[in-house]
Amino acid sequence: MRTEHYDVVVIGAGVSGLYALHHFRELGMSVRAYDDAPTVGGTWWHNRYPGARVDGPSAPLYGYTFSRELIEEWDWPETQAAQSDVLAYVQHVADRFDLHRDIQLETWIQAARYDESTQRWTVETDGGTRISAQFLICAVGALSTPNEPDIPGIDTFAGACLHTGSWPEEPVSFAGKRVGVIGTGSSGVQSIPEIAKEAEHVTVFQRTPQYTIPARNRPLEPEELEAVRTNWDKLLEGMKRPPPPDRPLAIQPGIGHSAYDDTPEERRAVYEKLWEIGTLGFVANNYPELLVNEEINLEVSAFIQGKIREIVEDPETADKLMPDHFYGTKRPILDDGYYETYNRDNVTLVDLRQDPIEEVTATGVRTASGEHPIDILVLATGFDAITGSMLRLDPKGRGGVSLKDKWSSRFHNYLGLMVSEFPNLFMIHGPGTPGVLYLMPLGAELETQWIADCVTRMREQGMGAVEPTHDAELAWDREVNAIAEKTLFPRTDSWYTGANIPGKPRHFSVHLGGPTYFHRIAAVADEGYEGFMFEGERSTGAASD
Ligand code: N01
Repeated sequence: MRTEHYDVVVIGAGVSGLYALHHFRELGMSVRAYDDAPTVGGTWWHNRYPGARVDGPSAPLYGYTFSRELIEEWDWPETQAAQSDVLAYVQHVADRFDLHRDIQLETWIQAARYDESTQRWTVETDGGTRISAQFLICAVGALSTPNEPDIPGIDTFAGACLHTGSWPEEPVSFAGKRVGVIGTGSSGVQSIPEIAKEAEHVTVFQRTPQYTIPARNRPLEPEELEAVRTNWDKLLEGMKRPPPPDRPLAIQPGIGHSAYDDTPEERRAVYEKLWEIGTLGFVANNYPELLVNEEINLEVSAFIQGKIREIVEDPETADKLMPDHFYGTKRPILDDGYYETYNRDNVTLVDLRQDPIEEVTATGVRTASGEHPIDILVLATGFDAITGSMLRLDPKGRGGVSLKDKWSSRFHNYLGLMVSEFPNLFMIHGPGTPGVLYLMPLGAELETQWIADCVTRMREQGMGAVEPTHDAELAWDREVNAIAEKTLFPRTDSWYTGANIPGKPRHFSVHLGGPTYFHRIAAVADEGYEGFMFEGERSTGAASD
């Protein structure tokens, strides 16, 4: 088998992988990126279900920050860009920075193994190519391994069975079809209203009712884009600024004063105003107690429950839609007419807590109460989040240790970036990073810059390998969890805790510090990489065969 040699291999050509490729190439290193999709774009290629769009403001938050030219030349059409626009943006970036020449698409990396004698990784593609690199960057996506539910009989279903996270390339027509949708997270809430507009009938199979806030998406006015460009430096600084010490969580909202400074009536007026404005501002501009104080959270939760009762005409359906967890402790969702969709004659809601699925048959879904005839089944069942794609890759580290074994009961890592016994392997948006609770593109840039600084230092000092100590991993685990324990998050089952995947270890895997996290990892580097072990260079590894 022929072996190709690079300084850096990047797995994934989504938002993170593209930036890693660009950044390392700019440093003068040889880099090759691999992705199994037929185009760059990662999550924005795979999640092409109807209604998919970003939920933060596309300009300036959903975009790269490294190029001022990019900010100047890309016009986002809407406040919350549709999937097709984000994909076009990512493809534009790949063209604009000539990234394609170092990307191999439609290529699955099926194995990765570290060789201690050469201090290099060898990866193998499904096409039978072997690639050797000193550094392996896993930009494999935090939400990219679909959760395929293990429902009895699902393989016998005769119609199309589509997962929102791996949506088919060719257009799907729902016209005249009876559609079943399993799952009511962000993907279900975005897709159900769109599917209901076209389908003959939609049956929604809901396990956990969800809170959702009006998205209020709209076209972006040219003056708004101009304001972003004019104020760019200030905006960027704001995106990177850690919250003040009395608000240690980036996700802790900031209306500017305590909920207890206002009367219940004043608080109600605040919630009403935030609901009218919609967007994720409902969280970001709420009271600082929202995600840390049970009493205030329950008040906000009750407010949204009241909105559901106002919107949904049939009281029985409204009852089924009533969420009962702390608002915001699952990923907040924005919608465009989600609750209103249940007022349509062609939509039925099945509450799986009362009426569980018994099996999928060739022609439908059978719950305890009877059979629901279905032509197309949509699985909006989410992902084996944060760790699923790393475990699917299952790299083999020092002495052949497998990541699957290493992570069998807890996802040990240090700074969310590295794992002990896996030298020179770096993760972007790994467990222990802020991931989706920060700004994904900017987060990827900042993590990549940290990794690149570490690699540059190694090269300057003649180091061949780096890995964290296990003690540093244990301390990091405690640190991430100590932050989470100050909040209501761990008290809710969610993909943040791994509770959505049967058998997955319960481990809160998101760093809730936002920009604080990036200051923390910068301090580790500035103070001499405490918690890391560096090893002198053993071999150039540049031999070819
Ligand atoms: O997945 P989810 P998602 N039987 O895990 C249900 C990002 N995102 O794809 O809650 C029946 O949230 C499950 O029920 P339960 C965003 O970060 C962003 O919707 O586990 N039901 C739940 O209702 C988001 O958080 C956007 O009880 C089953 C649903 O399936 C993340 O991706 C858009 C089941 C899964 O919800 C994941 O969102 C889309 C089973 N066996 C996604 N298994 C934006 O807006 C699972 N469920 C940017």
